[in-house]
Amino acid sequence: MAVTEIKTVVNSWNEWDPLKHIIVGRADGCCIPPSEPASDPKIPADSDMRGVHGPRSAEAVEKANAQLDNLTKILEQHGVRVDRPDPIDFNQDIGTPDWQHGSMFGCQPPRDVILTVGSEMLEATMSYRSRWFEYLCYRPLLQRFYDEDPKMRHEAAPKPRLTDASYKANYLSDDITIDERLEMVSRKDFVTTEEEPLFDAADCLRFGKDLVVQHGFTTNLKGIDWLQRHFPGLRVHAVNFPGDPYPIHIDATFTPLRPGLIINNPERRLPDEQRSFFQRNGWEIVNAARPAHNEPPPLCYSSVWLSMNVLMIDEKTVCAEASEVHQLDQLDSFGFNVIPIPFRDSYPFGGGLHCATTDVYREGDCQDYFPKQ
Ligand code: ABU
Repeated sequence: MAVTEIKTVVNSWNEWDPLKHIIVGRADGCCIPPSEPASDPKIPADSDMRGVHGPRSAEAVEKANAQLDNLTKILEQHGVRVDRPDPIDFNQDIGTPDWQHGSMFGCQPPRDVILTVGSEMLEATMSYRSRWFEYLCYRPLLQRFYDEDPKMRHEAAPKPRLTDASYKANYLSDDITIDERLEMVSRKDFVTTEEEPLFDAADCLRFGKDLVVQHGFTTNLKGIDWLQRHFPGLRVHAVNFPGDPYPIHIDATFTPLRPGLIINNPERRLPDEQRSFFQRNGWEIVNAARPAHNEPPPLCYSSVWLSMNVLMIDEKTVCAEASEVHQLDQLDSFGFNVIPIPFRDSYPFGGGLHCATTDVYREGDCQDYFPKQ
């Protein structure tokens, strides 16, 4: 059967069950948005992104799209149906009654926006103004899945107002040292306030009955509490990683590969008291291999740790970035069938192989991987 003929079923409970259907993002029209309260603390003072905004170059878009198309082709060769979002005109003024902003961002990273849990696809609140309307790129797909799968639940978390009350004013000054930043982060003093629930979908990891959610710049405690109330049958666990001076999105920090095995960014170690939950349930947490690169590509929001932003096709098969030789070796040493995929040209558009995808269907059901709570 051709992969395009795979029937629409929305079902995915974890990051490693056999993958049958996925969304892969697109780079078209992607912009670097003007600065805003949530994004400033993410961009280091010496970053090439400081003060830059506007559409990304046609050449960069073309290169990123070539890698996204290649990822699509490889997934299809592995029997996975792939659907793509519909980019909108990101380079336009946007606003609500509460705020105005100079542009949107893009739709390369569906993982940031859509959280699939079982038969539900949930649009995250998002926490950047520039990303408030990004869900529109996925609506044609989600509406189609809703029509085609009678069990699919299409949900949207309450849209946040994102007034200035949602952010700490002057959270970080340019001359703050990295040690001062780390000290604030270790106190869980983040740029977002607790004015309203906020979460990005890429702060969530799915482990069957348990959701593990990073508390950081893009997800606040009210967002985590909202997720727990929204999924009363699941157990939601807040985690944080004090070594990360820019804690946005969990998937370059803590990556489950198969039942019982997680790689953790050695610079962003899960604190001991949070580790014990995994350990008492027989999960091994191993330091991820060092990235092969000292710098991210130009005009990239993400860190070099996209090396560990891998996509599982099943619990024996993993897609990893082709130039990340140390990560490829480590995955090989764990016994995985490793598929190297060139992806660095796509990084600046919103991240790595996990970021650039979001699950629609993985075979398997909701398992309890953590009976000892
Ligand atoms: N979206 C994942 C980015 C995390 C990082 O920059 O390390």
